[in-house]
Amino acid sequence: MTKYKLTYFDFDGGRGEPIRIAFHAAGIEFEDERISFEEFAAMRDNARFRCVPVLEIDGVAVTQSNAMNRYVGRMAGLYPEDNLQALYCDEAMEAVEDLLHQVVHTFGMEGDELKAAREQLVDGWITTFIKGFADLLARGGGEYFADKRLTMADLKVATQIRSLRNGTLDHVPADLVDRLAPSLVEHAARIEAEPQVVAYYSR
Ligand SMILES: N[C@@H](CCC(=O)N[C@@H](CS)C(=O)NCC(=O)O)C(=O)O
Repeated sequence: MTKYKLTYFDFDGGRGEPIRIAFHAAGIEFEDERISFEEFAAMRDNARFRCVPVLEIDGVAVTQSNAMNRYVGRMAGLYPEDNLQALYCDEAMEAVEDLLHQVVHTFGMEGDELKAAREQLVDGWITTFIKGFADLLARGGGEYFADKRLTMADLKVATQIRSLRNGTLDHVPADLVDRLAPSLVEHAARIEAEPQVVAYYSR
């Protein structure tokens, strides 16, 4: 039997979370290696591209969360077979990556510098991406991003929307998404209520 090990931070979010949910939805056992930030600092220099998540398949390491989303998503039936719907799914997932790259620039900042950078992000990139995700959702029919059903794109976007709304990003108003794009709030609630997602969190 193929052995899977996913290494990612020890919280229910970020780039690793959709992959964990998809493994569970696929009924595939995997080693869920959850590391602290200190443990990551210690392993970073030896990690390819100095980043997590890292997925080991029979001991062979793979990086890039969206590649993993497609790989595990296919096994879970959460990745579209239709080429156009797969493109829509990918577009939403890659847009999350672009948003994260903008936000990550502010990590490590403090005080006034952090406040100014985050306020600039709120008025700029974060607003742009929230509106863009609402647009992609509308294109998909309003309920899902692609294929008119749950896909990896829904898991990835909903994970990030939850993180934007939980107040953990200093200087990013927790009600920003609610004000700009109520459809994304409804979408996040819809995804949380999906049987595979409910099953994962009640495991
Ligand atoms: N393109 C990569 C980006 C991975 C990435 O940047 N991961 C973050 C954690 S979510 C990280 O490891 N950052 C390295 C650091 O903070 O030094 C992917 O999608 O997996």
